[in-house]
This record gives sequence, structure tokens and C-alpha cells, in this order.
Amino acid sequence: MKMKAIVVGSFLAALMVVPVSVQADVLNIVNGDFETGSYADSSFTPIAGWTDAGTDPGFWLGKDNSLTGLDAASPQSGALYLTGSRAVGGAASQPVDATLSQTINLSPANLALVAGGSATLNLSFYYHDEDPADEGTVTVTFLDGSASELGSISTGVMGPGNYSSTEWTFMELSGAMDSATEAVRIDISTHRISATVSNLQYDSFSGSVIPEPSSVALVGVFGVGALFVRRRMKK
Ligand SMILES: [Ca+2]
Ligand SMILES: [Ca+2]
Repeated sequence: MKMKAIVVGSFLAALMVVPVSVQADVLNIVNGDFETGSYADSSFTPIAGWTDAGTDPGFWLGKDNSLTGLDAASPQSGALYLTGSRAVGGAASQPVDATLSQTINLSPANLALVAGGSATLNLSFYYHDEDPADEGTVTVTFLDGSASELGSISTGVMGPGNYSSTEWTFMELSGAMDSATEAVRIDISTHRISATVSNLQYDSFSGSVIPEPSSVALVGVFGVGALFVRRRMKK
């Protein structure tokens, strides 16, 4: 008797939780913490989930500052971080500018939110840079069903002047999404002002799509979500 009551209660609780997951859904970033792979893997190995479109690798999986004192002493999460420091891979040279990208298709729940015309993308990550000669930028570009660019949001240039130098700094990027958005592309960039090693580190990327701005819009969005899911299930 008691067991049955608990099961029924759990089922009701689950029903009540469902709308919450539709209201805000995570962005399915692959390997956002850079834990898939091995130390010293380069962006040409490649690094799982991420693509380097350059002609030479510009990124590696690093773990400490034993090779150059200017890199992060330890990962912000887990055992590895993303670094622009070629010393990790033993490379003789590296590009002045490098960009590592990942395109993420929105989940059905996120597509429904976006189609409702009131969705905001939130992206967060950690950044480390204590070399004044190196700069980083993270940009998120919104793409429609044909991969055409609808708009973008960017951190702008991040440099040692923007945060405490030897610590990992939490960075957040947020912006309204075009209602035609079906995918987003994250571009992680490094730029070197001088010298030959890009001493920049990134770790722990995560993102979500949240309904904005009003709770009135939220109800409408959930209605669209329910319709969308039903249509997909019929296919
Ligand atoms: Ca990590
Ligand atoms: Ca440097």
C-alpha cells in the first residue's frame, strides 16, 4: 500500500517537473570540459567535439605549467584543459591566430523555445591568461537550418587586463536568439600580439537556452513545445 502511494506520488512529481525541463534546456556541448582525450593531443589529433580549421594546430590538451610558467598550473575541472601553448605538443611553431569551433544542433526542447521567439542563450566557461602578449575571444554564432549566420554574441577581446592574472576567471556570455536559430557555433580563438607561444587556457564550457523575457511568453512557448514534440513523435 505504502509502496504504491510512493510510486503514484513520484509519478505525479515527475509530471510536475517535466515543464521545467522544457522551459530551459542545456546546450549539448561535446567535450566542453576537455576531459575526452589525452594530455598533449593537438587540435589536429583531433580534440573530440572540436574542429580547428587552420593549416597548423593551434590548440592542445594541457594540464599544468611545467613547460612554461605562463600557463595555468592546474585544470579548472578534471585532469585536462584546452591550451594554446604549443610547448605542450612539442610543436616548433604555431599560428598567430587560431580558432577552435563546435557546431551544436539545438535539442527539440530548445528548438521549441527558440521558435517561440523569446529565447536567450547563456554560455559560460573558465579562462586563464597571464601573458600580456596573448589575447582570447569566444564568440557564439546563431545559425538557421541552412547554416546561414543570423547573428552572434562575443566576449570581445579578453586579455590579462580584464581579470586577475593567475586565477581561472569565470566568464559568461548571454544574448537573445533569432527565432530561426536551429544550431549554434562556438568559436574559441587565440591571438598573439608578440612572442611565439599562445599562453591561453580554457576549461568547463557549458550552455543553456532559457525562455526570456516574460512568464506570459513562457506559457506560449510551452504550448509550442508540446505541439512540436507531438509532431516529431508522429514521424
Ligand atoms: Ca577540464
Ligand atoms: Ca605568449
